[in-house]
Amino acid sequence: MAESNVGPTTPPELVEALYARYPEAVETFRKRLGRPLTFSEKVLAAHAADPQTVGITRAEDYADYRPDRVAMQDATAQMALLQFMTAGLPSVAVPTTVHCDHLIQAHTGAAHDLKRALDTNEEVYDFLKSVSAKYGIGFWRPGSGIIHQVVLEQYAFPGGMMIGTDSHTPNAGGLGMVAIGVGGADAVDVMAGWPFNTRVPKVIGVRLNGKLSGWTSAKDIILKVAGILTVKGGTGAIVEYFGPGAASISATGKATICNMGAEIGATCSIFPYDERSAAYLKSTRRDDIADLANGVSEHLRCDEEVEAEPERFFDRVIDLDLDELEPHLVGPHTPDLDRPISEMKKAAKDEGYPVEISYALVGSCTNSSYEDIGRAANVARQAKAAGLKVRTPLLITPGSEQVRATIKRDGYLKDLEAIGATVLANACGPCIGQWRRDDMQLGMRNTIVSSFNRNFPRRNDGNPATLSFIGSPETVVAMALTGRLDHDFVHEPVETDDGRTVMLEAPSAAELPAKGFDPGKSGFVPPAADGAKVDVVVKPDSERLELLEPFPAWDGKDLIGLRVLMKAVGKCTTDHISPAGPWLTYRGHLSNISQNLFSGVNNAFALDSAGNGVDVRDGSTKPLPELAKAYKDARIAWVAIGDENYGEGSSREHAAMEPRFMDGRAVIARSFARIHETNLKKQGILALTFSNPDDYERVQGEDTVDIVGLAELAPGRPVKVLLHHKDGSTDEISTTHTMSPEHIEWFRAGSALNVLRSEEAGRV
Ligand code: MIC
Ligand code: SF4
Repeated sequence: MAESNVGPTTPPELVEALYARYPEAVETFRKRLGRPLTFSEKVLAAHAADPQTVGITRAEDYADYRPDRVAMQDATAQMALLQFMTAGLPSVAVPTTVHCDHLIQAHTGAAHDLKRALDTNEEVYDFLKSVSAKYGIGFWRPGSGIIHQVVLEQYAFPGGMMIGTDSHTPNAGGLGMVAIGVGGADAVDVMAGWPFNTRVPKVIGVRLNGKLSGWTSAKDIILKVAGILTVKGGTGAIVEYFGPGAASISATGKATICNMGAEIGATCSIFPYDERSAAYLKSTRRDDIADLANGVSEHLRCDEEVEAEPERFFDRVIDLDLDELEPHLVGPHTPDLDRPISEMKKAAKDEGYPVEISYALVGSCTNSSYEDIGRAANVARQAKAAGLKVRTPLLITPGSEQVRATIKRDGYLKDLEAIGATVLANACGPCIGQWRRDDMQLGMRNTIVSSFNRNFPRRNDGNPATLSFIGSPETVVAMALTGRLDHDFVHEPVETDDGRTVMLEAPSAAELPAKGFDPGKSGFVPPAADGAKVDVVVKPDSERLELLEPFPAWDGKDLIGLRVLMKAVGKCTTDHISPAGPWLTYRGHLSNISQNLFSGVNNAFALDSAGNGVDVRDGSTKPLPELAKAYKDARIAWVAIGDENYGEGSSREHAAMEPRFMDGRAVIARSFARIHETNLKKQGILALTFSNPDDYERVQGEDTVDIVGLAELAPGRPVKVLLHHKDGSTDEISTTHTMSPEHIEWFRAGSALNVLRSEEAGRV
């Protein structure tokens, strides 16, 4: 079935079949819950493995869903597919695509950078292409665009459900999809024909009043929401937008907002279907899907009662008045430190931020649509007319080949190049540290602004001293013109080189191309007609790809005498645990990539320099990856300690596989980010949360740690941990976990994959 289903777009038949399920499934949920439904609950109902029996209690039950699609990008697909291959199945059970976007390094510009990427990554691209061909997966070549823009343009549809091995998969919520970012092991389940199991999310409502205008754009809505909810405020929840203001936002603007819901830890975000969604579907040549959606539009939004009295039906309601919203900037180092542009002057002074901006970057999966580039180009055109050029180098990344071809045809690229911008390949580029930056030495403090979504330290250029701020594309271009962080371009004029002053006007641009999209050069490769004939080659001496060995099953004994490898202080994102940038090279080779484990972590026991730890055997300080390896070689099992929201950020399961590979047995944290917690559990690591968050303070560098009572591991039952301190005293502390019976099975078997493999073997 897979072959026929995987084309360059979602077939209308798939959508039609799903919509036929809506009326009954929605009614079943209404009856079972005894109340009206939010939009997200309707989507979950229509995708429940069995609407009659599936778990429905928010934040409590686990539930099985059947997503319509799976999408993977090249940096996570390698590990996901290496795992899938071990299941021994002939093809994927659900329409699946692979998108090549993360491995292209930005250096001099699109043409040269793409060519270089094709050379340097040939082995990995060949692997992904042949695995895709073999298992019935659609393959999008390098240069086709960033996964989330391509999915929005080709595959997303209102009321659908998908999972993707990337944390910004929720981008598709802009077209009314429940689109959830997951680790590769979750994707493997769905590709193997098993349901997607997750805890029933809470639902946070965001009511939008007023309408966007002036310099304010969709980006500013999510920057504001991030400031309100913080990086962990969305954990375990779907963020559902509603209210009259929603209609003032284009479909791609809505996608921007949903995309960055990842930055507040949300399971996903979603907008109701409206005329602007229909317009986007039509403009991207999907009239048939718009027609189908129009036929079921009552199901593609929340019930009227919910809109009228949201407080009764959402777990929390946030009100935003778009008429009053100002353009914002967030950062540095975290996406929830938000301030209006008008306050940046004071903030820069108070905090001592470098005020000269060293680079300005427009693009990434969150802000690279036709409208985004149109608004950026509008500012550029004004600048050109006034004789202004950028004072800060400006890089532009189109989101997809279709966007690139269209903005070229419509003159936007010319507008941007005329003020000095450089156009990069249609890929992630600097957003994921794929940026060969030649102007700045490591350790030099400097300020950059971008329209990206993440700004953790080291993320873009590997330099911990780079301060990264995030704003809308038009904000970034305006700031490239002033060159300064402390210049309020909304209210103050810009000076030209010959001493005149120019007031930039708020940009306006068409949301969709009047002449329709130019699809450019299609990058889609369909799977082989007969997958059995395709060989997948992994060279035994490859440095980039390595076949996986199963992790050992649990031996049934308590974990006694574990060493504390590190105790993370403050933010510990997946970028701290397993950085990207140059390490993307080894995403398909577990032994090699494990050499970056914890290299960005601020460890309480070695705070002088990030990424160090103390070897308890002789008191020496070592890089954490080296220390983990030394413990593994000496058969010393260990535990890692985390602070709040441990594992924030990306979906990369390497951040869970690496500690497992290095003999880490448990992570005990004050709290976890959703995707990472699941990834740890999937790989057979105990993810435990301090029942009393202050117990974090009790863990000392030279402790030995016992995790006991594991034979009685059960949902909801706390796990006892003993901390034996060097002075001979012992602290007994309690930890909790979120393991369902199924998750406990994963721990026992050694990993979720081991369970899947033995079940598949049993089926044969
Ligand atoms: C990211 O933005 O951090 C990434 C790179 O897209 C990751 C996935 C990865 O690490 O490959 C994500 O967001 O999940
Ligand atoms: Fe790529 Fe950046 Fe988007 Fe991640 S956030 S998918 S790295 S563009």
